[in-house]
Amino acid sequence: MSLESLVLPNLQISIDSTVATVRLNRPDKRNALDGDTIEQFITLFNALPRSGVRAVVLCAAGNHFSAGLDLVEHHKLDRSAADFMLVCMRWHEAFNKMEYSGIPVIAALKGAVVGGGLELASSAHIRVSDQTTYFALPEGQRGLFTGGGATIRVADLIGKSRMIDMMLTGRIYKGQEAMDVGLCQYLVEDSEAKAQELAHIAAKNPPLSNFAICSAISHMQNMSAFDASYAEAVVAGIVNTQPASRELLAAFANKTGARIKPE
Ligand code: 1HE
Repeated sequence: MSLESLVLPNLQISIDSTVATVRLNRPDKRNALDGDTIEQFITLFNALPRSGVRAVVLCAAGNHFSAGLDLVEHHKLDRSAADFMLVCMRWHEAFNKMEYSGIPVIAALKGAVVGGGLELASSAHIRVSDQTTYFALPEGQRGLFTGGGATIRVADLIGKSRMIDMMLTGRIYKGQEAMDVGLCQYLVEDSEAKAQELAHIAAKNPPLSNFAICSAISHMQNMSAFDASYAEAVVAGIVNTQPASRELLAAFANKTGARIKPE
């Protein structure tokens, strides 16, 4: 199924070769995540694995990646606890589909990556920042709690103590410090250009290798070390004997394949 044929007004999609660019498209609302946007992510990530797309750049229109939960919608809807629990389950559905899809997602970050915006970014496989990017979890200040997977993914990236500090005190991370604590892996002038470059590199890998990298590692993190080592052997048995790797291995054996050395 072609991703471009999906009707997703809050996500602008374009495809260049095998790389899809998915742009959050509510800049007037600082790309706040309302119910419709989350549903559109679910539709997108349902279709993605069978679309032929080999990598995704997730970026945003306007100056901010995402201001998180749509606070105005949340305020207006005056939800019950049960309603909001169901909202969170839709967020989890969307972001789990993204993390476990098997297709590399590279997030190009700028401006606010805040609250649910950080939950979205932390579901991507690689995060690229620019000098304007800043990360925050202002849930404490808003009288809220994270509901889109931050307790799992942000704690995994930076550790629970830093996450608790961010939520209690509103601490903001940016620049080199954000890199150092693990919120992003690249800090560049133009995050979108870098994300495109990385996505095009990753898209060249055999899809089965990318599938394993972008789903098996996440699954194995949820297993005991004993079970994970078993699962790793099974996945490697399949991936490391795939026909698509034969040419690459032959090139190494006959000395035409690239050597792995720093520039
Ligand atoms: C929004 C939202 C939003 C902006 N929900 N509408 N997230 C936050 O606590 C962050 C809230 N937002 C901000 O702090 C600021 O908007 C920004 C720093 C991101 C940007 O500031 P600025 O001066 O450029 O924009 P603005 O004037 O604050 O907002 C422009 C418009 O975007 C305005 O709408 P308008 O119709 O009045 O023009 C804002 O209402 C709208 N807007 N952010 C709704 N978040 C699953 S649980 C997750 C829990 C969380 O995510 S908590 C974190 C919430």
